[in-house]
Amino acid sequence: MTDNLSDQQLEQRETEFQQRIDAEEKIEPKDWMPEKYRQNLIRQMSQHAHSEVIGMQPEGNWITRAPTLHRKAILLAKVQDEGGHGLYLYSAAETLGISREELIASLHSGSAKYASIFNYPTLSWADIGAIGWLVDGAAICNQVSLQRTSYGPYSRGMVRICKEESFHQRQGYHIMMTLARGSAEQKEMAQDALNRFWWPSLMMFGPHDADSVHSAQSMKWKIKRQSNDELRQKFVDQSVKQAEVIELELPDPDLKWNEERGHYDFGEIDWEEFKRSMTGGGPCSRQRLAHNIQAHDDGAWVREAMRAYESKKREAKDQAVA
Ligand code: FAQ
Repeated sequence: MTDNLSDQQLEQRETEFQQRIDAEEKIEPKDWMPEKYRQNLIRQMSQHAHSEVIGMQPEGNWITRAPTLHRKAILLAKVQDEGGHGLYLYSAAETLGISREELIASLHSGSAKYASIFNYPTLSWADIGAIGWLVDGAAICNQVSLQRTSYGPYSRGMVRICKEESFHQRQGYHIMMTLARGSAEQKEMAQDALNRFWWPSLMMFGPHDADSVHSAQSMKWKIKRQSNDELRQKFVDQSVKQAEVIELELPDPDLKWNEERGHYDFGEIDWEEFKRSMTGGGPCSRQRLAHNIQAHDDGAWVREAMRAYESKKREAKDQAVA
């Protein structure tokens, strides 16, 4: 797109592009955009899509063991929604000129990341509650902000996704509330799940702003509207109150209201654990990827049949026109 432009023309285009961003205009697929904007969006959106799809696995693990038919129906719908979110996001990423095959190949080769939270195992039913409450809760904090992202298809996808995530968050919180108000063993199960999922949920917002590789440019281009630390703080503040209501304890001895800041102070994340879980290589990440590759291979005949159907349809249409 920028191949035939002189340096001066390129500079002019980039200036005009930034003016459009500053004026809160949405960038649409056929608009001119700097190559780095396009690449950065493909990176973030595809990793977001991979997270949604890989994120089906920890919860899918509990569909057959949900404690009631009602909970099973809800969980089935939720896991299906996550797959749908992946599809919206892959489709939105494809508008940037990359194919679905290329996106999936990057996931399978390990060159594209997905949210590290999904490399943790789901050991009890309470983990399904903790994922809904905390993981979807953290995802919403981030995605509400992304509804205003500068790229049109991403922004519109986020509006729909947020509506569904909000139901997901409530169902998780409801599971935790039910367990916390149940027997002593059930309350203990809920507390244990909270203890294991709290810190990985805080990691979902990424490294501190000072260590974030992409934030400065992404904020300038309004791909990201709020920083990693800002969103993490928002999530901590809302979670403290929610934990109080169901009488569970957030596993952080440093958590304390700071009158001056008007926010909760909280302890430091174990960044070594973040790096280990992000780069994969653990038993869960190997399992997640192997499962996704297997599902993709098993679905090859469906893709083939769809292609054959589409080509027959085109043929019939061409004949009708002729
Ligand atoms: N895990 O420079 P930054 C969900 C990577 S959806 C793994 O700060 P950026 C729904 C980052 O990619 C959850 N990697 O990067 C659901 C980059 O690596 P790269 C997903 C992480 O992009 C619920 C490097 O570190 N949500 O959960 C993580 O400016 C329940 C440097 O970081 C989204 O993807 C991490 N936690 O900010 C589904 C939202 N954090 O690419 C099922 C959209 C950072 O250079 C069940 N994404 N990295 O190799 C974003 O908002 C941003 O991409 C951030 C990271 C905030 C995640």
